[in-house]
Amino acid sequence: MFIEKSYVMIKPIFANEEWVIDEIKRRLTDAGLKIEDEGYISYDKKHAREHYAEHVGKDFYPPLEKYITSGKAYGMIVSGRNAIALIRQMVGSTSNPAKGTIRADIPKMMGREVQTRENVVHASDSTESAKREIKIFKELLEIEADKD
Ligand code: 3AN
Repeated sequence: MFIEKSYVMIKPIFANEEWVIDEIKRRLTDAGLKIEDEGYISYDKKHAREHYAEHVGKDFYPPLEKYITSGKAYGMIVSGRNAIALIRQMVGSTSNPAKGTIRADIPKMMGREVQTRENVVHASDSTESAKREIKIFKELLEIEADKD
């Protein structure tokens, strides 16, 4: 398998907790993956729409946009063999994720229930999505850098 790049984004409620970021990074690196770039970012409406382009217009898009723009997120460019499928497996499914996956374990460790739209992390589902999402992430990192 080729070395792939994926984009992993820890969503607002969870990016607020440093231990959650550390736990997710630990799981990724323990799986042999490499974190190439990382940082806090804030999705505005424009970048949220670009990131979730395929969902704009769906009934759950407005609350999803509201959530994703509600606070700081934490983005990571992660590389490794078969990274996209491997990370999707580690993340778990959108609703009812299996025990042992990030989407199941982190809310449990926090002692909270989460709604589908809040589901802890985003992870790219294809190389094309990864490329697009990484470009958006890099733009957001620049916006953060300009704030200093
Ligand atoms: P995934 O990241 O699991 O591939 P997608 O791409 O189907 O999920 O959906 C993107 C995001 O939209 C999800 N991570 C979740 O936050 C939200 N979402 C998806 N489906 C629903 C739904 N039925 N109700 C509320 N939010 C949803």
